[in-house]
Amino acid sequence: MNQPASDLSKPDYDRTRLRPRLFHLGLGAFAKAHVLVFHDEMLRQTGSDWGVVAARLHSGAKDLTLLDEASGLFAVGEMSGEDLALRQVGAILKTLHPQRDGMATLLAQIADPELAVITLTITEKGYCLKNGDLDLDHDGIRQDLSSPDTPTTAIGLIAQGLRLRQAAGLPGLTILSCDNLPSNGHLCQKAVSSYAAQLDPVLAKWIAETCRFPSSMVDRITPAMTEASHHQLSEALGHPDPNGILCEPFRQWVVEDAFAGDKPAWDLAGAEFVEDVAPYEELKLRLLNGSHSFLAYLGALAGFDTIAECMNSPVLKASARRLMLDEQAPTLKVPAGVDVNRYADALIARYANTALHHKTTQIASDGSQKLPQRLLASVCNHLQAGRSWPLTALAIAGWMHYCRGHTEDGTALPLNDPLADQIAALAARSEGRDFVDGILSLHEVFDADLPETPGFAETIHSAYELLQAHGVLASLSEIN
Ligand code: CS2
Repeated sequence: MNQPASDLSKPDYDRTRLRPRLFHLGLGAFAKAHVLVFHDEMLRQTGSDWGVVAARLHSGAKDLTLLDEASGLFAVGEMSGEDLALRQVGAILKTLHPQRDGMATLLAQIADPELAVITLTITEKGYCLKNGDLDLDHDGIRQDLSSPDTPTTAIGLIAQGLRLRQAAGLPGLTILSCDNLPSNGHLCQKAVSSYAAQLDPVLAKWIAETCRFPSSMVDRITPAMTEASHHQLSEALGHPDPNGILCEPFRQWVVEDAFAGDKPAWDLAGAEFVEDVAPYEELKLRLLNGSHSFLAYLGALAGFDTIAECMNSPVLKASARRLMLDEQAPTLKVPAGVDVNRYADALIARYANTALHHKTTQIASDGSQKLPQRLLASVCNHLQAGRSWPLTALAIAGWMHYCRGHTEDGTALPLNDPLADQIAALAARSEGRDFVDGILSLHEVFDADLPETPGFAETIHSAYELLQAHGVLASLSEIN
């Protein structure tokens, strides 16, 4: 596993040429391992001037300072079993954080005449959506609308930055979502436009006319860094890199070819520009992210710490594959040229990568934001088609058990979710059928009419009871 530091592949382009052309919001492990690796590879291929200014809005100001101290350079280690390939990414010019630099600096960066593209990895909850549109009751959105010069949300920041561009007579921007939401570009556009319309209809019109919000499908498994993974990276590099990241070798980026102005040549780095991203997004969200959530909840309940450990359980492994092929694939329009059986096999192989310690509890976070597109969308399709969906039901019921905060043997599980308080209150005052009914009444997760749809609630109740009575592994064996 250990390699001499000389095997580190360093940027070979002239970094002094880089200009602030791309603003990335939400710099974290995933963006470093994905967007920035594609961007770095593009710079290696082209030697162009597309520099990146990377920002975060809330936590992580200290991490950004560490990155600035390293001149924006960080290592990405691609791990597969015993193999580790090291790249140093040189695309970042500087970082910004409102607590450190002031919100006005972030806004000025968006209003920089040289800027052309904003990329976003702000997670599902960063879009402040409710039922497919901006949630005007969201605390952050309400606060931002009352003081738009000092936004606290990504949506408020983007809209105010665009307002400054409009006032300065500058061209619009491409705002590219890289989060795991279906039609992520469309949802991002809706959030920004609805916000702008509240602020100033003329701004909303200007955004509609000058900005573009392409959708994109992003894929690379990137576990959160731990002390152990930092140690592993440090051993491989021959020195510590506090900004470094470990991830899998696989990376994919399918981007809707709809840019407002200049477009980085990410295709030279392996990205695909396509007319319609939707089939790729749905395939990835349902097969990969859907089975990830399935394994996260059921695996965590059964005491499995990581996805690779889940793959050591024959029943979990077989069930994850069956979920993909029997309960997710039939709900999809598969993109031309994709063989779903091979896609599913490749996912199982990626999950079994023992070098990745991808925690089930990490993937289990924010379930209320993830379930709709990962599992419930397929359920609606099954209900309409009259198909059964036993594994999806166990995944949803597994999430509900997970929400009670402990594994089958009573070990505590973390509940990180924007609805954590509501869920914890339900768990404290109800159990069994009452608890399930309480969770089903969370309209942020379940569309109002879904629990009333014949066959839905009863199937979830049965799955919940099955898990309660027999536990995860026996329940899965029973329906296999
Ligand atoms: C995971 C994703 O944490 C999660 O919810 O399902 O981050 C997943 O690893 C990526 O989407 C893979 O591309």
